[in-house]
Amino acid sequence: MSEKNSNINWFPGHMRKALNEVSEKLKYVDIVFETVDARIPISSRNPELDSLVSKKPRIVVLNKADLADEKVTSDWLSYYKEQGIKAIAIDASHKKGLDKLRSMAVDACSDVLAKSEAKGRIGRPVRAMVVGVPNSGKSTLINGLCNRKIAVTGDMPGVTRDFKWARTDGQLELMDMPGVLWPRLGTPRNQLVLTLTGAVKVEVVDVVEVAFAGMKLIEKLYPDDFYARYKLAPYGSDEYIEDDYERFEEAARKMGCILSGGRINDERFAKLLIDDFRSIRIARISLETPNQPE
Ligand SMILES: Nc1nc2c(ncn2[C@@H]2O[C@H](COP(=O)(O)OP(=O)(O)O)[C@@H](O)[C@H]2O)c(=O)[nH]1
Ligand SMILES: [Mg+2]
Repeated sequence: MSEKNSNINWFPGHMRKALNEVSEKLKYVDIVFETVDARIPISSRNPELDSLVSKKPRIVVLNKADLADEKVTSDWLSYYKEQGIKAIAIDASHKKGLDKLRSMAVDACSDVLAKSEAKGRIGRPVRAMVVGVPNSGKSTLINGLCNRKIAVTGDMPGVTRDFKWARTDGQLELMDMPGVLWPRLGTPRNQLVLTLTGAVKVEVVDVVEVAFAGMKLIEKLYPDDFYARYKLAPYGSDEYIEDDYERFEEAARKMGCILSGGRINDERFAKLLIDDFRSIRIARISLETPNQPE
């Protein structure tokens, strides 16, 4: 599912369609769950959604919390709280935090439910729509909340279809069709972190370039974990390699990415490094913090 999504080539026509679709479907729901990648809550939040959803309650769902730095995720939760934004950290893959999300949703909709009850509709479920950028875990969240694999339909912008309501246990119903939105594609840094996390396909960019830029970023944010993983001498020591590319090559060598002639296999190491990041073999890494400039 995510593979298909990642191929979306966002151009203004797609963006407009995606927004129109979300805005069209909003009228059917009481609340919106906005999935973002906990490792990159800036780049994986859609810039236009705020104005669109202003009239409905919304919960920012920091998904993939199992891959992110716990400390940074807790900083994000404090930040959202200060901003008056409802937010929760979850791990949709392992169904962690889903009960809390359910009860937060019911709480956030208590006014609407009370009004419904006043009109005689007792026990009506809260209806929610999941919205987010490709690969943020929309389908996984829907399946997790429903406790089964349901056919998540129309998981592409511009594919307007009928939707069904999927029951979760208790008081919540989900639209089986998530709203697909584009990420913040603004700066090279946005694009880099989106590519590292898999929201943008590596195949559409130069894998060595991504890995090299990714290495520098990871080294800057998590130096100790970085040096430990690639058996490099730490910054400040006598053996520290000053030159960025030489460090990249040395790490490749240490990981056995060497061609028969002795030169390094930079492409193989690039893929390994990206895979190491995604599989949390370096550390649980968050690439964006609340107090960094966008
Ligand atoms: N580790 C981890 N992986 C997740 C989580 N949620 C989703 N994924 C993975 O992220 C990828 C994209 O998820 P998917 O639900 O297809 O995203 P969608 O494009 O927004 O529908 C899949 O490989 C999922 O298995 C999570 O909480 N933790
Ligand atoms: Mg999906």
